[in-house]
This record gives sequence, structure tokens and C-alpha cells, in this order.
Amino acid sequence: MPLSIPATELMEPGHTACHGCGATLTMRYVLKALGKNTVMSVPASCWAVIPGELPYRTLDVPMIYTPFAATGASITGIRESLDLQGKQDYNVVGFAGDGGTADIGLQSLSGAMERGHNVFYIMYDNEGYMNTGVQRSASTPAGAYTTTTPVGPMRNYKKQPKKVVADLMIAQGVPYVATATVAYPEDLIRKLKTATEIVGPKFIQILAPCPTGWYFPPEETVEISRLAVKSKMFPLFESIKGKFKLFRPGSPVPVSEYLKKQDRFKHLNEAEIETIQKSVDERWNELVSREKTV
Ligand SMILES: Cc1ncc(C[n+]2csc(CCOP(=O)(O)OP(=O)(O)O)c2C)c(N)n1
Ligand code: SF4
Repeated sequence: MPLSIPATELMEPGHTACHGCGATLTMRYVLKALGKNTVMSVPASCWAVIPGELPYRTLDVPMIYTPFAATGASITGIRESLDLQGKQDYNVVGFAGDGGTADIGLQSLSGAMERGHNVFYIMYDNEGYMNTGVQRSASTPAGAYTTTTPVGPMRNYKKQPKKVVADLMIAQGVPYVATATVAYPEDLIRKLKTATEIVGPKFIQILAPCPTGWYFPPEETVEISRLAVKSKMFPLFESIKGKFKLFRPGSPVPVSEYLKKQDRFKHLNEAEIETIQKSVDERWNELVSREKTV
């Protein structure tokens, strides 16, 4: 059977990620889409560890480690320097976790996008600071247990809603903004390829389930990322020069189907799940109306 995604592998075996790591699959698919003329800038995160140490690095593309807050600044510098050398055919990619994007790198990201550089920024969204022990980020969804939102007698789980960086980027007028997830590699790769055709800044937020921090068995990564879309917890959309398109899952499921697969939500009672369902429905309706108004 012919493959529906590029056969090229630019990620070698032997990485140091946990079994079933969605962030690792994300990198693999991103490189399949962008090809070998790609330069990666990675801040402090799981991905600063996953490729391993020289000379055993598992990526077949150049990669620079950048300070946690500086991914946006670093990709614009790399872009400028490649352009000066006449190397316009290189893709310059910031590849950062949600902590490094929604929280600590947001100013640098926003600046890079505002200056209009021809760069990609990929946010792999594992919804927490996983590399340092599963702390909450602004991108952690409401209801989740993390080590900084513990669920003891105080039921002090994450109470604030997820900050959706893709929404911020659309509001800022970034010409290409999309969400994707590893359960739909064809969609993910198509979005990256569409983005390649746009000269200017591109921002893609990719849901990357983390068995270690979401507390589920490693073989369920793809199923859980599919349920994130079907339950509308993580809607897939695309905004091309302001034109907004929403993907409608064929057989939607209630959020409980998604939540019950992950022990980070196991403390939630029925009323709390109902509250999450309501906020998911409200956001979905808002996205549907956004599609109609642009
Ligand atoms: C300025 C700074 N603060 C804190 C750290 C420690 N640190 C390293 S990785 C990390 C978590 C990164 O979280 P995220 O960006 O979500 O990526 P993930 O670990 O989930 O892949 C932290 C806090 C650091 N390296 N630099
Ligand atoms: S902690 Fe999560 S994101 Fe980090 S390597 Fe393990 S599975 Fe991947």
C-alpha cells in the first residue's frame, strides 16, 4: 500500500524520550513535512534532552539550543543570517513546548511574529512543564492534576481555562496559524506544507500527548490525541491570512470519553465533568461562529 505521508525519516532511532511520547512523534512528522533543509531552534524542554548528546544526536538536521525565553528571537536571528548567505531555501523552525511558548517565551514569539520574519514556530503542546516534573503551564486545561495543581483535600486542580496560543496569534494577525495533532499525520503534514507556501511567520500548535505527565499507558498516545479532537477538547483549525476553517470530527464523543483515559483527570466528579463539557461546548460554538464571520 502506498504511504500517504512522506517516507523520508530525518529522526533516527535511539532518542531518549519516554515510551509513547507525543512530542517525539510531532518532531518526526514535522521533519517529514519540512525536509532536510531545515534548521531547528529548541529551548529548554523535553526536546532539549530527547535528541541525545553529540555525537549520538538523533536528528539529521542542524539544531541549536536556545535559552528558554528566546526561541522567537533566535529564529529571527537564524533567518536573517541564512538570508544574508543567500540560503532562502532553508526552513527556520522554533520548536518549543507549551511552557516555553504560552508562558516564558510569549514575548519573544510575539515580537518575532510582529516583525514578519519568514519563520515557523511549532508549539508542541503537552499541556505542562514535563521535563522538570509535570508542573502546570498556562496551556494546561482546567481540571487537570499537575504537581503544582495537586488534588488533595483542597481539590486544588488547575482551575483556569487553557490559554490557546493559536488564538493569540490569530488575533495578532499572523498570516498562517493552525492547530494539529499526532493522531492525524496527513492533516499535520498538509498544514506544514501549506504553511511553507506562505512567506512570513507561521505558527502551528500541535497537541502532543505525554504518557508520563497525563498518566496513561504509552500505547494509547494516538488514541488519546484522536479523542482530544473528537471530544472537541482540542479543536483542529486553520487560519490562512485571516480566513478561518474549522475541522468537524465525523463522530464526536462527550468529553468524559477523553477525560476518563487519563489519570490527570481521575479526581473529577460528574458535576465537574459537566462544567468542562459546558465550557468545551461554548468554545466550540464560538469557533463555529468565527468561521461564519470571516
Ligand atoms: C530560564 C529557565 N527557567 C527554568 C528552566 C528549567 N526548565 C528546563 S525545561 C523546563 C520545562 C519546560 O516546559 P515546556 O516548555 O512545556 O516543555 P516540556 O518540558 O513540556 O517539553 C524548565 C522549567 C530553564 N532551563 N531556564
Ligand atoms: S515527559 Fe512527556 S513529553 Fe517529555 S519525553 Fe516523556 S512523554 Fe515525552
